[in-house]
Amino acid sequence: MRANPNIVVTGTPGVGKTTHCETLAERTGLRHLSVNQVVKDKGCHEGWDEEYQSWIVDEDKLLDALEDEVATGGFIIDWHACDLFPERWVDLVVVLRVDTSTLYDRLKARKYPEKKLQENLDSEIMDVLLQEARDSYDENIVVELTSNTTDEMDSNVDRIEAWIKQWKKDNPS
Ligand code: DAT
Repeated sequence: MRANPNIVVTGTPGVGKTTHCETLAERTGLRHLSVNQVVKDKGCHEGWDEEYQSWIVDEDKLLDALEDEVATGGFIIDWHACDLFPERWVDLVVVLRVDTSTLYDRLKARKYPEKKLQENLDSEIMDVLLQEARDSYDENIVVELTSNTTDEMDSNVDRIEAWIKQWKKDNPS
């Protein structure tokens, strides 16, 4: 039994995962767990992919590195995939979505290589992360939220904060 829930915030790179997670962590006291950072800091990878400018993740090592801590609850897990986290770890999955032109501008500003930019746009257009979330978890815990504007972000954060409060009421420790 966990005293605090675990929430996965997922979506294509650039949708606003980090921004949402940091704000939520400040507001709720839950911890922002940047999986990218864990991959880097704990060496959960098989090297660097020059073409994609990203780490080649070793999922077994990553799960081992996360297991002890995450199982205790209270994490907002920030990662552009979600199907590797066991269902027993996860109480809510938030899939952030953006319009294609907005995502294009955000990824262009990050100077993504053209191929990586195009693949991420395609992934967003084809609902890849939403589908992955729906295939991996009970549909009742998967929520799709749009993240085009700061107003939308504020309302998303309010909504997730309210959900956490309700979860704590429903799961008294
Ligand atoms: P991610 O962690 O999903 O890659 P991010 O949080 O780093 O995304 O955000 C990418 C950029 O977009 C960053 O400059 C902040 C901006 N951004 C994110 N969500 C936004 C929103 N809802 N409204 C306006 N700008 C947003």
